[in-house]
Amino acid sequence: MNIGITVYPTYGGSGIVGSELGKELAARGHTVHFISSALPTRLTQLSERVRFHEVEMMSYPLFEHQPYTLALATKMATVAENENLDLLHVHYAIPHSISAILARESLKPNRRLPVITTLHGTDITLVGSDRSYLPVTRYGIAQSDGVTAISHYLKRATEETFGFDESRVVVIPNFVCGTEYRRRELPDLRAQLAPANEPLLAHVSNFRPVKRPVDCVEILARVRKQGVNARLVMVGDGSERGRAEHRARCLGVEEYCSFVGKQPEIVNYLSVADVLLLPSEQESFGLAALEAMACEVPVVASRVGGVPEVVTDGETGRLAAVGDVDKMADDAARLLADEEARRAMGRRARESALARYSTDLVIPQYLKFYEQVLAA
Ligand code: GMT
Repeated sequence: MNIGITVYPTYGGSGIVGSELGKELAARGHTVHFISSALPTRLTQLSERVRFHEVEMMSYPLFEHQPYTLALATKMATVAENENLDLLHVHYAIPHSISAILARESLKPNRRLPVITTLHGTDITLVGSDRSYLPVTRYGIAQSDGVTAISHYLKRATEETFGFDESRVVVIPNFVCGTEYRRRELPDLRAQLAPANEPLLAHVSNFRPVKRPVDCVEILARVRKQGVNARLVMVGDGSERGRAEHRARCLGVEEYCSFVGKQPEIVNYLSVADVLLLPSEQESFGLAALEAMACEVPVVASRVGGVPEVVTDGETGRLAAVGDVDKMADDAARLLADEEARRAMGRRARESALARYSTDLVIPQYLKFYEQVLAA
């Protein structure tokens, strides 16, 4: 197949999932055309089967804001014609599904271009449900030829928010490659982050308010108060990083926190971590949790959105109410103090991740869905 994929190139889990999906499809013999404003961060290597088409934006003094949605639609239609695309698969409803529908309509009646939209989370729960975008998000979902959501929670939230019946959205979950995401031996990195081999907590996110990274620092301070000599590595960057660093100073734990910023090799940081902290306010899936589980890292997370589908409380991690940093600290301290139990939970986490979300299980679900949409 010739597949067009659109993602947000720099920010968020949807861009990662769309990029990894494209690479997996290419590895299975399909040709994938990424259409976006910049090269997606996870797309480090282009090839005959993985190509990139940059959306060009004309600037004009009349435009206070560049009409990206229209420029994207134009590029989608051009690529569909030039590269003979079989379908367009867009990740994140706003505005990608709208651009794709415009492209599809502009090509009629000469070319058929089915549009598949994958919903990721905030495109429904925060942005799409806001009244400034709600009607157009509903339209994008209703007019797509196929719609998938990355968790059962998100499917339900979409149906409730927009009043769709349950046939509209199909669940195809996020996935992880067990060969790439496996625990590696990295003694130098471990020694850098925990010089006296102290237990190591980790947090991986884009540091937006919804991720509550400040809670991680609160948890570290409480864990240390319980007598566990833990450290914390904070991987990623975003608007809340400054607040988290400030809070670490206020709580007197800054020397035990390493803020390492954005990192290309997340798997390295997960490999040296003992527990992942994911105290998010909202999380429709929790890709960071899945990647940690594949690296045998138990997860301490908030019981929110799709997280309970990924992390089984007591089996592969521990869940608590949003903002309950006392319970999260107790859970983390207990896991850090009992190495045997923690390692057993880590092994179960990897088993559970790969038994339900490995690429070998999930990529065929996307291919089957493409075939169904094309056959309709
Ligand atoms: O929260 C983010 O990192 C951004 C956001 C996005 O759509 O780019 O992430 C959502 O998609 C991820 C990949 O499918 C999910 O793992 C995240 O749970 C989801 N984030 C939220 O729902 C807040």
